[in-house]
Amino acid sequence: MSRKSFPAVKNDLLLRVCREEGPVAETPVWMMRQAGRYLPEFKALRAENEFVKVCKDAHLASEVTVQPWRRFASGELCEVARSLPWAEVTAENALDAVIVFSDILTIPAALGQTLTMVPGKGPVLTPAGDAFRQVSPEDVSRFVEDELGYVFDAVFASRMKIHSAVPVIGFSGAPFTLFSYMVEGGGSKTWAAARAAFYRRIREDPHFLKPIESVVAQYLIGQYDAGADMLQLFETNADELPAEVYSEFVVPGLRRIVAQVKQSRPEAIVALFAKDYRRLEDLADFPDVLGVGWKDDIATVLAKIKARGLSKVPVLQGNLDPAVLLSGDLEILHKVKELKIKMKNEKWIANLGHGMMPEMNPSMAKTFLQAVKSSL
Ligand code: 1CP
Repeated sequence: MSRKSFPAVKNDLLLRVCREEGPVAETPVWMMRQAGRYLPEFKALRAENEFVKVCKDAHLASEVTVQPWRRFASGELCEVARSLPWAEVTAENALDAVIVFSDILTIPAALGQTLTMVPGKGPVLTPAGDAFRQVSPEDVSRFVEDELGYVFDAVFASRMKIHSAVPVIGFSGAPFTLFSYMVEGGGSKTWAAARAAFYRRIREDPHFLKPIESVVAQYLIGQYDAGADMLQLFETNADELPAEVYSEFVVPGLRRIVAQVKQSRPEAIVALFAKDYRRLEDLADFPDVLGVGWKDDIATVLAKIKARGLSKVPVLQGNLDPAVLLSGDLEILHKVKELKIKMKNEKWIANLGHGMMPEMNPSMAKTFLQAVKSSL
C-alpha cells in the first residue's frame, strides 16, 4: 500500500515548524479534543446520532472534524484582544490543524470488545476475557484495513472537505493506555485492575503488548496514507505506572512504533503525548513532537531535554492548563503570554495540556486561539 496523492496543504505552518531546521516566526496552534464535546454544533449532531455511528460514518465523522475549523478559520478579533492595545492579531487563520473525529477505543473495539457510550458515564467496553482477538504479525495489515478502514475513510473525507486548507491530524491510543481501558472496560479512578493485570502479564511475557504495537503502527500508517500528515500517540495513562516500570516495559514499545512509522513513511510527523510521565526528557530522542501535559512546566521540560545534548530536539506541544479557559478571557491572555515568553525562539506548537471539556464554550477557545496569534 502507499499514500494517495493530495494537493499540498495550504496553511502548512504546523508542518513547517516540525520539518524545518531553524526557528519559524509564527506559532501553530490547535486544541486537544477540539472536535466534539463543547461545540453546540457537535452536540446537535450527537443528539441525532449515536457516538459509534458518528465514528463509523465518514460523512458524519468528517463533519465533526471540520466543525472547529469552520468556526475558527477566520481571524476575527475576540472582544478582549480588541480592547487591549498590546494585543494585535497578526494571522488570518487562527486554527492551524484539524484532528480526525474518532476515539482511542476503536482498537479495543476492532479486537472484539463492544464499545458503547453511556451518557453521563463515558465509554464502556464489554469485558476483554477470552474473546480477545490475537492478530498474528502477517495478518496485521489486512486486519487493520478490514476493521479500522472506516477511520481512514474519515481522515480522507476530512482532508477533502477542507480542500487541504490545514493539516489533518490522525491519532491512536498508545498500547499501555489501550490495555488499561481493555482491562477496566472503560475509564477508572485508580486503574488498579489495569496495573494488576499489567504486572501479571509482564511477568509471564515482558513483550506481551507487541501484538497491539503492530496494530497501532499499522493504524497510524493507514491514517497517514489516507491524508493525515501528523499522527499523535495518546498515552493518557503514562503516569499510572511507576516511572521505572513504564520506562522498562512500555517505552521500548513506543520507540518501536515510532521507528516503524518513520521507517515506512519518512514524511509523516509523529507526536507523542505521554501525559504527566515524570521522565519526559527520556522520550525526547524519537518522536518529532513531544506533548507536555498541564502539570509540567514546559520551560523545565525543555531545559532537561537540552541537557541531554541531542542532535535534534523535538518540537514541544502544549501545555496550557485547560482550566485556564474557564477562568476568564484576561486570565487566558495572561497565561498564554507567560507561555509565549517561556517558548520564545523555541520550536513550539501551542496547545492545551489536555483536552477541551464539555463545560467550555467556543468563545473560550476563540480567546485562546487569538491570544496565541496576537502579538501579546
Ligand atoms: O478533538 C477530538 O475530540 C478528536 C477526537 C477524539 C480524541 C482524540 C475523541 C472523541 N476522543 C479522543 C481521544 C481519547 N478518547 C483519549 C485520549 C486523549 C485524552 O486523554 O483525552 C481517551 C482517554 C479517550 C477515551 C474517552 N472517550 C473518554 C474518557 C473516558 C474516561 O473516563 O477515561 C471519553 C469520555 C470518550 C468519549 C469521547 N471521545 C471523543 C468525544 C467527542 C467523546 C465525547 C462523547 C460523546 O460525544 O458522547
